[in-house]
Amino acid sequence: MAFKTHNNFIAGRWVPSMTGTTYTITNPARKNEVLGEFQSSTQEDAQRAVAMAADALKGWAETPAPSRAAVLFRALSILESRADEMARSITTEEGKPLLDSQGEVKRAMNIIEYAAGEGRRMFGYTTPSEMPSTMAYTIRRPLGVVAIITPWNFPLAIPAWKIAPALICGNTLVFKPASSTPATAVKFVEVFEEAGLPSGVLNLVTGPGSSVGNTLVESSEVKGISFTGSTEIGTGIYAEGARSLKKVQCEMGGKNAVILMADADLDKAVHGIVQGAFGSTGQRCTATSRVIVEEGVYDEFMDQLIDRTGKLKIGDGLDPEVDVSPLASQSQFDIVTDYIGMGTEEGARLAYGGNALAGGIYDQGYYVGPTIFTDVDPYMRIAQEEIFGPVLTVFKAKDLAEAIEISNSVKFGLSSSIYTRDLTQAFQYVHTVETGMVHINSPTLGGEVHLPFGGLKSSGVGHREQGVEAMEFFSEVITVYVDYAGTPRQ
Ligand code: UN1
Repeated sequence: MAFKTHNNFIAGRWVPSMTGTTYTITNPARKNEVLGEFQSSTQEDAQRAVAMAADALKGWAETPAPSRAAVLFRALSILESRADEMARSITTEEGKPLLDSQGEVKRAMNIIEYAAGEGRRMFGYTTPSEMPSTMAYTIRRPLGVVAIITPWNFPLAIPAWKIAPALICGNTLVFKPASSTPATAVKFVEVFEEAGLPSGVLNLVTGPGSSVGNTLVESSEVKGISFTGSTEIGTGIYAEGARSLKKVQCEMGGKNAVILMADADLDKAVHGIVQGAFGSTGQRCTATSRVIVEEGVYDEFMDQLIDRTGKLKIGDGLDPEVDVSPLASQSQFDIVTDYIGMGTEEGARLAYGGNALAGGIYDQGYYVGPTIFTDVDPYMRIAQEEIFGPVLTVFKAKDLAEAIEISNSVKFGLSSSIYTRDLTQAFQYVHTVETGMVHINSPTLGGEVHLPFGGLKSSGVGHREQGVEAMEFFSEVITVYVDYAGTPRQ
């Protein structure tokens, strides 16, 4: 099958890598289907992109924020007109069901709309000075050149919620998407090109983290880094950022738990847990990977959980009937199947699934069925480490205090949820659970773009993403004092 070669986007032009080296990506549901050829860029490509972003900085920073917003509003309507194409692109390169991809496109649109609206706010504040005839106030300025480094599991939404606020604040960008999902990234950059974003303001460099990512992180011209990915890589980026005094925001792993109390609406809880654990094949940092069940409701919950999980349809994400699609790559497949093997070795009980699927379409993709472990000790590796696949671990707790203790027993702190009808329990939970996002009677997933997104502990460092917090991250606050007394001060 014929496929296209895609270039980098530097200084407003689509250009090949200086090395001329490319790589291909394939559809995780059909390993033999090549989706396109992309630039395998090097240090030099990344350096050139940084230099071009630096050249474009003055013009973009001096463009009034409402005019920057006008570009974002145009991008929003172009993205809307290409929504179906974008959703298909996400599904074919990442594998998630089309409905999830459509949701992802909508989310990208929401954040562009929100960030564009900020172009007419971008507030500083004024406050009384302690001196007479003096005015004191703050203004915002861009950071400068910012590196945007994004993962493969949300090829559109995560770039959007970094790029849109970074642009509205007047920064110029070098965007390095995950090497396995560059196709949607190329389309997203085309949207901004068509919207009339000036040359050099948004540059795209595809290729490996070891060459492109490291160059961006180490460049003295890069003043800010917004990263989403593993805790291991994020920790390295944060350390390098500290060394060179860059502003750094890292959104990293999760091991998100739902607490199910005996008084909860069980039907609603099972629905939310199945969606949280197996939706998007568990490949999101907010996925539910642990359920902590109050003893009295345990047996009934397990029956319903297994019943509902058994009804999930597994297949190619392009099939509208499908609930669970393949894992994104061979390496994810290997990681997830290794963890499943490890769970059994550690002595947990495999209550459901646990298999790589075979036969028919399953032989063509990276399919692992929904998997449930019970009798899990909170200190087992499957209970502690991020698996990033459709694997759920179930624990029993005698009361809320023990449930919260188990919930907090991991190094991560991204998202969490409790199902209960009891306000006292719900609020005790809200104030003691160690996560950046807390849900009551809803899945651990997602978030709205005008609210902050991010985690505690090993899940995140630096400012939260989205919401007004994003404007905080992508701008510097300058404090201004104006002495308007007509005479020298005594
Ligand atoms: C979601 O839960 O819908 O990498 C968003 C991730 C997160 C985004 C999750 N940064 O999965």
